[in-house]
Amino acid sequence: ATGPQFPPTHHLADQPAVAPARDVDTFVQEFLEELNFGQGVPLDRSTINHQYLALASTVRSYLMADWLATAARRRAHPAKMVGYLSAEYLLGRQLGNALLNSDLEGIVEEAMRQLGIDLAAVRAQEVEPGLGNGGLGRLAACFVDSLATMDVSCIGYGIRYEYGIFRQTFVEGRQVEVPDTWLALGAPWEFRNPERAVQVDFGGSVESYAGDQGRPRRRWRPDWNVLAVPYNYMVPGYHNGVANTLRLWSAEATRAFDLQIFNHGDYAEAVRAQTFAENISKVLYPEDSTPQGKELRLQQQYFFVAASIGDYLHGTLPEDFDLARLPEQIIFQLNDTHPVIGIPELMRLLLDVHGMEWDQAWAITSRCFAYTCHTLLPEALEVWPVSLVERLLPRHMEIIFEINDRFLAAVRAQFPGDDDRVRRMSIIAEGGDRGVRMAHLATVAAVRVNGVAELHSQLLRDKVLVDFAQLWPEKFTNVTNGVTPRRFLVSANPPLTSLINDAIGGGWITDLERLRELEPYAEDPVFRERFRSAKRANKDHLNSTLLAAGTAQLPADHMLDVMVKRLHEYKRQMLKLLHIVSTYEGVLSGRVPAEQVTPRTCLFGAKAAPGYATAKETIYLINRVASVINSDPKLDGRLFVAFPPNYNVTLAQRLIPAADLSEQISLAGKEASGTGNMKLALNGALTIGTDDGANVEIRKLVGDDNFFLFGMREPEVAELQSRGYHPGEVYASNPVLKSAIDLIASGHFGDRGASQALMGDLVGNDRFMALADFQAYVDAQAQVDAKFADTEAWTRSAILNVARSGYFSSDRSMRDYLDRIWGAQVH
Ligand code: 8GP
Repeated sequence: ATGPQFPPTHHLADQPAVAPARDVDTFVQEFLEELNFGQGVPLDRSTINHQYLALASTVRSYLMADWLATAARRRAHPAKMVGYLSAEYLLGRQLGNALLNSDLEGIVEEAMRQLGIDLAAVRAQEVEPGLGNGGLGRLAACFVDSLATMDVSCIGYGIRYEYGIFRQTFVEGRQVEVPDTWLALGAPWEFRNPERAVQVDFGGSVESYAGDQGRPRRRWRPDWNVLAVPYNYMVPGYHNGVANTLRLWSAEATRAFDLQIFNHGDYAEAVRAQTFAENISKVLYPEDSTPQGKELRLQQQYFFVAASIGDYLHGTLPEDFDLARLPEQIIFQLNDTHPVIGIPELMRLLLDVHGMEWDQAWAITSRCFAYTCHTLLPEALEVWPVSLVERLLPRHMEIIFEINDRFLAAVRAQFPGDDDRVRRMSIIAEGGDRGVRMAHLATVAAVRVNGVAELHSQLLRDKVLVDFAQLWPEKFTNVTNGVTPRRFLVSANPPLTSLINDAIGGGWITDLERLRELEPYAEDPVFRERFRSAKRANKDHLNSTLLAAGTAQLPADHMLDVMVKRLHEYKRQMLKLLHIVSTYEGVLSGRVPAEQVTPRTCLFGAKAAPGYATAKETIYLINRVASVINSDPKLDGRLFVAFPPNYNVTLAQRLIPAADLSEQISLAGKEASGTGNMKLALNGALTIGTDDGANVEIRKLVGDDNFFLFGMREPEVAELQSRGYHPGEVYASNPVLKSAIDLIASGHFGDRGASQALMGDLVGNDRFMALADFQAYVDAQAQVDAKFADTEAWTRSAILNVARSGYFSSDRSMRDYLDRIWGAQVH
């Protein structure tokens, strides 16, 4: 039997952790000690990086005291815990967040001032841990922040990728990916805990043997393994002395593995084996929304999930714990299907390691997991080839088959003779290449299945998982996503934060619905002017950031129109580009006088998956359009297109507070939720958006007058799809649209071949119906222009967006998970 072994803990007298005193002198002392004895440099010889590492370590020691105290308190008063299983955590920079949440900002500012250290430069030195692709990973980071702030017992489990999401550069307008070496200059926020390493097995075969009283049993004989070494990160709550744990696993070669080969004298082979093992946590798959079914990816998934469940069962629970009570102690939340292999893993541990019978093991397992789905694109639902799972995890494959057999028997009993339904619902997709449908496995085993916005959850129930919703209606629920107001308002937007604090006090930071109290201020002209001046300050700040990064300067007094998110056809960056080009074409052709164009800067931020050709071509086109438009004097400086490279959390924190207009223009029924839409509304941008994802709820809350809705709704999309969609006809019948597309295809923006290919695909296929929504979008943009011309009306709407976005706090999302899914206690 495999199972990790942990060294014994010695029971010594409990000593409360002592934090360094919270005053400037002590902080200066502690910092210098870190600099001198941690970094080994005197102040006058220290580089910014030394200063950053010393400052981070000093702040960390304050957090560490909270972390120890939190752990001790939780041991003394055990409560049900949340194990958040996520392959991605897009954390963003840690220093600013740690200072804010631990309330050390004032002390640190003064301490650094006394030492003559430029705190802004030190902050800028931090390379953010980009251990995620986009919305799904950032959501996980917001959720752990909220759970710590709400003092909910939670451990976040994930992977410590050595290389996170690639750094995006542009070379002649094309995306070029550069490896993200975020660990290169030191990793001051983590601490490695090798004693708690867990062995993770792979491969081999399964054998039968006679168990107790001769009962036939099965056991796994794996043929290779790696060591999962945990790195802990502290997750501080906001001003509450709580620090939860984020435990990220790194893969190393096991000693047994090494030794065996070394003893054969094959040193080169031993090194190769080590590299092979380390490959597992080497790099984040840069895919978003459409997974690539690669073997290494399944290895990553099993690696972190097996380590996490092993760590919890055999390292965290008391040794004599009665596993029948496991569901009272933990709920594992599956962040999409990536950790779903944890279901057969828990079954395996209960059956093969702890000797339980199937029914008991299943009764436990089927109460320990809940599943969140983050997509609606059928191609984004993971299906692993049976042959691959069999080779990599033979015992798990057996268990999956058995889960499926028992499940399908229940379906047949409920729907006799309905073979079609059985085939649709099966965990195993039959046919030439048999596959394991991970979403089905998750749904069968989970206590709850949730979507991430009302519309998304409804479409899950009505379409993607409709058979399951008929069988188990009570399993399905919604939890609308949220974002942490600490990072995305307080940290990112100090001018607006102090304006709000002056008006209504600071209670909103942990009770975001209180932003409602701002509503009357929308009618106050003095407040409106102060609100605009906060926006201006944020734009200046953004400009200085872009300047420092060597990106074009944004013109003053423009509307800042922002579209930031991963590059994907369904999100329709192309639709926005068509609007830009049609405005430009209108001026070129004399259809629209330049002075009638609202001064606008259209800003894109987007990474394309390295293997996603259309997305990369779209980036290339946006950059070419930008360079032509920005230098064409005919536009009289009224239209500007900016595309700063490498959109990430750090840049988001700069960009979002400066935005006037938020572009949320996905094809209805495709964006599960969106969270950038929430961040932008919360920072006072007005949304132009389709009836999709959380846009629906944003519009309901902020009101139709403060939101620019356009485009087909989901049922209309479905109807058009089934009727047959012909983009060529839309193109031919709309002269403005046609001129824009023709201008691109003519090579006006360079690279005629690439332009024609992209436009040909658009007019011929247009998988996400950008052309169908084009006219509605242009009309809505005209309403945007009209409103923007009325400064007071615009500001009033912007303030109301802030005041009415309190619902989109991730604190509220967490309360909903607690109420609807986890049943965990808040104490
Ligand atoms: C994203 C959704 O696209 C986005 O609408 C949502 O706000 C976010 O998740 C958080 O819920 N989904 C993904 O990133 C995703 O599906 N990733 C791939 C695994 C499928």
